[in-house]
Amino acid sequence: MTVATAVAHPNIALVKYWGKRDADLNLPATGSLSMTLDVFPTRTTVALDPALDGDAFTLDGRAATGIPLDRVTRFLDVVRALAGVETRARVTSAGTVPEAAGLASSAAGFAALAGAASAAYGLDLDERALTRLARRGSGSASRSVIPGFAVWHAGDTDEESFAESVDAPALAMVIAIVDAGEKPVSSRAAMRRTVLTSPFYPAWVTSTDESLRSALAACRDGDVDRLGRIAETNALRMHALIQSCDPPIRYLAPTSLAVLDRVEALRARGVGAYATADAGPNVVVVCRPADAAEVRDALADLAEIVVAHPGPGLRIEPGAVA
Ligand code: 2P0
Repeated sequence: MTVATAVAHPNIALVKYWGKRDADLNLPATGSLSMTLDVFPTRTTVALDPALDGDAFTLDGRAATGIPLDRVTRFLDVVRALAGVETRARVTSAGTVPEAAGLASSAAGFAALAGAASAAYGLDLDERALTRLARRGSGSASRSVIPGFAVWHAGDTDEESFAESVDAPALAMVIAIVDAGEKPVSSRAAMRRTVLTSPFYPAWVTSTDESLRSALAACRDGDVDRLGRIAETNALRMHALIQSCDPPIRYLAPTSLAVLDRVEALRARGVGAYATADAGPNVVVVCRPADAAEVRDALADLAEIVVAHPGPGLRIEPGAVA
């Protein structure tokens, strides 16, 4: 039996991925930019087992069935096709982030699975190939392969759609956990509904392409405030887009809006703080590391707060292949 283990962390996008041009290959409509965090690691072990008729998936100590198991099996089918091996596997994954709460648990999960599965099935992939493989599981997982800041190039083909490292100014992310419960509509379903029903979707695609170009220029210039403004605008545009679906979806909660008000108040007193939020009510405040404690204190009565910094990329544990 061949076994491998890998660890990955979530990432938070400064320029968001929302919408696919190809659902089978998971090619996004636009590129995106993110920071991989140093908190909430997911650790995943893949063990090949010739005695199994189907894959088995244990998530946080519970046997998974239905959609989560199907997604793991479909992902392992991609790995098996690359490896030319048909053996099924036992997948055991333990996360430290609330699942499906809009805190990028699928990014860490599929990045760790890509690392563990590729090693267990004997694939020898470089970093770029690992980002492309992780993308097949969950688009945002491509960025969690990369330490610190990552750009995921949209690309027109499987080969062109990969993530790579990008230099950026020092940032902290102050995470306000407004609600750790499961979100009502998954990102994947909400993205599909957006593409099919929002009249604003074409404008989102063009404006996000432009935001990514500007954000990469702000990274090159080391300009935290310009990068933060672009990130906040892009995030609020994404939520406006999601709210414009039919039927509409709203992820932000009253407390999320209260956090956004506090971030404005921080800026009014000269702190460079900028808000972003994924497909859920939690708000992440981007700031200089030296301001993180002040931002945390300003939000502490509204939500549980976790301060994050740039974290490591995907790590495949050495010596784990038997
Ligand atoms: C992002 N999100 O850029 C955006 C912002 C959520 C809001 O990527 O269908 O779980 O598995 O490719 O990667 C969430 O989408 O979607 C996401 P799939 P994924 O971080």
